[in-house]
Amino acid sequence: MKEIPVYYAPSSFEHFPQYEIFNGKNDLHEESSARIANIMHALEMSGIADINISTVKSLGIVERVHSYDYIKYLKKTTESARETALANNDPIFAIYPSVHPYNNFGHAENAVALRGTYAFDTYTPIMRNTYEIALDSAGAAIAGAMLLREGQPQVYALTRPPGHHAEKAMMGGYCYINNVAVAAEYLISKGAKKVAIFDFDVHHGNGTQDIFYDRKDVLVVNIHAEPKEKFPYYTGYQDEHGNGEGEGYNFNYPLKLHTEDEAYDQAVKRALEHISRFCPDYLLVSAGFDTHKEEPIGGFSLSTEYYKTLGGRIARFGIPTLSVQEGGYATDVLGQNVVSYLKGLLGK
Ligand code: SP5
Ligand code: ZN
Repeated sequence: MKEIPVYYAPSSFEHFPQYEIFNGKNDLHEESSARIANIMHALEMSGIADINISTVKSLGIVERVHSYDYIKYLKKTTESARETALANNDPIFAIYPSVHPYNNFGHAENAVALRGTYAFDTYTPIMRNTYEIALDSAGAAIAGAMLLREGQPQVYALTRPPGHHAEKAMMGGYCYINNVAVAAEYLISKGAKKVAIFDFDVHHGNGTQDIFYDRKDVLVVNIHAEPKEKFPYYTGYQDEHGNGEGEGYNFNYPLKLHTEDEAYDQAVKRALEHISRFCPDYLLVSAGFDTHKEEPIGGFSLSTEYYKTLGGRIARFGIPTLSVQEGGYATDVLGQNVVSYLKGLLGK
């Protein structure tokens, strides 16, 4: 008996960022397709996953989450990358920003200017299929949310590229479209009154925070490495509480580098209290496994076993829950970390 439904989009395997630009130099890009290959393998071996292909078209909901201009930019720039890739027989051709807006009066239309307008870092290239692949990834999150509406208690969306750094009108942190935000917006569009998002990726989910910062129907709770040390640096501090109607519906729990299971678990318990107080119709989880001790770009020292504890704490709410894959770059252990978490969700 396969217990947890999983959705993924096959195009997730066709996204090939080669390098990120750091301090003017090319660095190996950690967000590789080996990540989801390792997860798929571990899911198959575990026998607990009912793996399904998503064919959901996400554009309609995506356009409620992201600005029209941003999505238009992503589409057009993907088309332009595709033309160059074809013309030069260079399938890994990639577009990166070079100039970022200083005073933006909204007149700059040059392609170089737009790259900086819509991206906050130099880690997130646009390549020949980026737009379509990012839409498919968001589609897998919607497919998972559809299953929640049919009464499934726990669902996992194996999304790649990840999403939680993508803001309303900016890409960054390997993210183009905010998958978890799209799933939340989908559920709201179908009548949900309250959705909670719990983000345990080691990096602050700046995109999700940005998208829901003014809203009280979507509670956002984040636990992550302190941003004064780690990406995304500018957000994720404790005094970011939400704005206007959204005041009191955003919480950040930044933790010290090298945090281990026990201290982490204490913070998780405090963070989860906000969710039980909120009584959401649905819980969405931005599940990043870059908190693991073997993580190349992480900062914490969690064990594989801990993810089972974490899954158990989340499942204990008894709220229909969709977990959406975010980061995790220790490709040899990523799959077993995901399986450990899913076992926790299933109360094993
Ligand atoms: C979804 C997610 O986990 N995104 C993570 C984005 C963080 N990227 C920052 C990694 C910077 C590592 N490169 C620094 C190179 C030093 N040699
Ligand atoms: Zn991360």
